Amino acid sequence: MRQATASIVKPLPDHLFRVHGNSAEMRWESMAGLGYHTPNDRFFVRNHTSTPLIDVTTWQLRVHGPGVRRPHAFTYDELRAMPSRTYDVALECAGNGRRFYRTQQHDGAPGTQWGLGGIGVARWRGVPLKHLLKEVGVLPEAVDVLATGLDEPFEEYGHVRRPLPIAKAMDDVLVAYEMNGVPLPPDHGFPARLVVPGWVGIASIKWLGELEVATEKIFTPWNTVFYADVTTQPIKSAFELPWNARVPLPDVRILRGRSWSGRGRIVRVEVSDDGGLTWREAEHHGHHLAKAWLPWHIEWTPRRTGTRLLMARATDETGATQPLTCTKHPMGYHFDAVVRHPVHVVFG
Ligand SMILES: Nc1nc2c(c(=O)[nH]1)N[C@H]1C(S)=C(S)[C@@H](COP(=O)(O)O)O[C@H]1N2
Ligand SMILES: [Mo]
Repeated sequence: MRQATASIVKPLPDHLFRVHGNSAEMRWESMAGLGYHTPNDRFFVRNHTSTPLIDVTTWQLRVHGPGVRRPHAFTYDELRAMPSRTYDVALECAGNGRRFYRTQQHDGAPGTQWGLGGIGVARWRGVPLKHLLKEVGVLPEAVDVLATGLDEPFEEYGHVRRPLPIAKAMDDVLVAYEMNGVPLPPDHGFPARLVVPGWVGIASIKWLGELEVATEKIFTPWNTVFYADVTTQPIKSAFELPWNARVPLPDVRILRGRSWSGRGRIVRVEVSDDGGLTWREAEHHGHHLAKAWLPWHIEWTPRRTGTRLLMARATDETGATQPLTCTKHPMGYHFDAVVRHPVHVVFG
């Protein structure tokens, strides 16, 4: 079955996505057995309005403002001719996990009720933003870089736009034009988007039209009203299992999942099947990248039928561990508590 939204161009089959208004959440079971990256066909989409279809032959990326010496409008061909870099980086919506404030902590927050599927890891290729800024002669007085999207204005707030502090802009930000080896799909920002490693998804502006380099702090609704006090993403873990999965006895199961943190590498993942009384350490496999995620697995032998709550808890290199409950954020961001994932053990 196909789910419909007028906002998103790519197909949203039911087994890959759960649709929330203009956005679509990846189902975690669709990552089961897959490699490190999230394929483009199941990568989550978060749109404020709807995906624009942009003509790349007339498209330009204007880089200007008082913080640059030589403003320039880059064409697609110019951008693609510049030296490129490739990053494996996670993109995650700040609201990812918001639903669990309500379902686990009985203190819900308004906004899209994401489960854990507002995250994906892709291989992004593009031009480091610092190279682009050097090309236009960025000045030492530069303070903020305001990225503006070409999608339709959002309500009365205008085009989606958010300033990036110059220090981050000159660090590891990419102006990406490729996602997992192909040109950016329309829903993910074609022809070019920012990719801001470790930061909330809203920093990674899609359908880039403009970069304004300012010599004073910039304020837009996207750093004052929405996503005001959020920068880096906290730590989370997910099982590659359907919600309410049916598990037949007496199988020995390999439970698989992934953990991630915008603040550093994951150093430990533990799993509990008894409500957090006892924990066993999961084994890591695959890549182990700081700005993406860590895949893990653990053997599990359910011994009797019934409903079980599986829990995974990760620790990152800053020493942060997922708590059992977390402090409520008024906008529902920053959910980092352990998620209790129900499975039903049945006779095989
Ligand atoms: N121009 C523009 N950029 C945007 C958005 C948008 O609606 N318009 N949504 C932001 C948000 S809130 C997130 S979480 C990410 C989602 O990226 P994706 O749809 O490629 O997964 O894009 C960000 N960039
Ligand atoms: Mo987001």
